[in-house]
Amino acid sequence: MTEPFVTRGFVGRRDQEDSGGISGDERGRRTPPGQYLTNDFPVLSAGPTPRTPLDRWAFRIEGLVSHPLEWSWSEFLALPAREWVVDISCVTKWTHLDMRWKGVSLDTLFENVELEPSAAFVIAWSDGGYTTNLPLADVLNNQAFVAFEYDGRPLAPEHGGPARLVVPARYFWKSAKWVRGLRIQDRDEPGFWESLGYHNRGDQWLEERYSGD
Ligand SMILES: Nc1nc2c(c(=O)[nH]1)N[C@H]1C(S)=C(S)[C@@H](COP(=O)(O)O)O[C@H]1N2
Ligand SMILES: [Mo]
Repeated sequence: MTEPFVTRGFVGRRDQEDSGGISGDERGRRTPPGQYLTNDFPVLSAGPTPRTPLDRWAFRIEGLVSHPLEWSWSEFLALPAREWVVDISCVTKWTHLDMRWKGVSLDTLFENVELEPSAAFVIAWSDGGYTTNLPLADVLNNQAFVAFEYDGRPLAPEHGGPARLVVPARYFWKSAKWVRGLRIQDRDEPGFWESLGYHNRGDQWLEERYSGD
């Protein structure tokens, strides 16, 4: 993981702008196949940006759990949160290294419920009707979090604010914006893009872009 520090003067101005101090070697290693690096943060939404007032916002865990759970916005903000610095890859081929978020691990949320033995899949659902599916095994052990800050600021509405799921090890469509809940199921169920021909799993290192990949 540790890379020799490369000074700005050494890598030159263009690299400096592109890399944020990460060496070319390391950038190469961290770029999944078929992706290019960017420092931009494009907006990609399938519909209009929903704007649920915070006093009507709640986050729910339901389905195959001992009892459904719901947090209000203030309760959610009181949960233990941490900073996450992660690389994000979008199926439209951009990869943005070291994106800095603040949010709550799904592990923390699941600490508050008992999953039934048959629990195997998570359906994340959002304001506006978007859904995406993930095996539980792909989100446990700090592989996913619900973010409410990006780059030190409240998450912008067009990027999923007040809160979005972030699953760095999958293409970005799995990171449901405006997420409002997780439904735990024993069976898998394709979400919005997965039903429209995107890959069911979406591992960017295996280039699982479309359903035939
Ligand atoms: N609710 C919701 N979540 C969503 C989407 C969406 O349309 N609605 N688009 C997905 C797709 S395809 C991508 S690439 C990312 C884009 O997130 P961004 O707009 O913050 O870059 O959000 C994902 N999450
Ligand atoms: Mo996307």
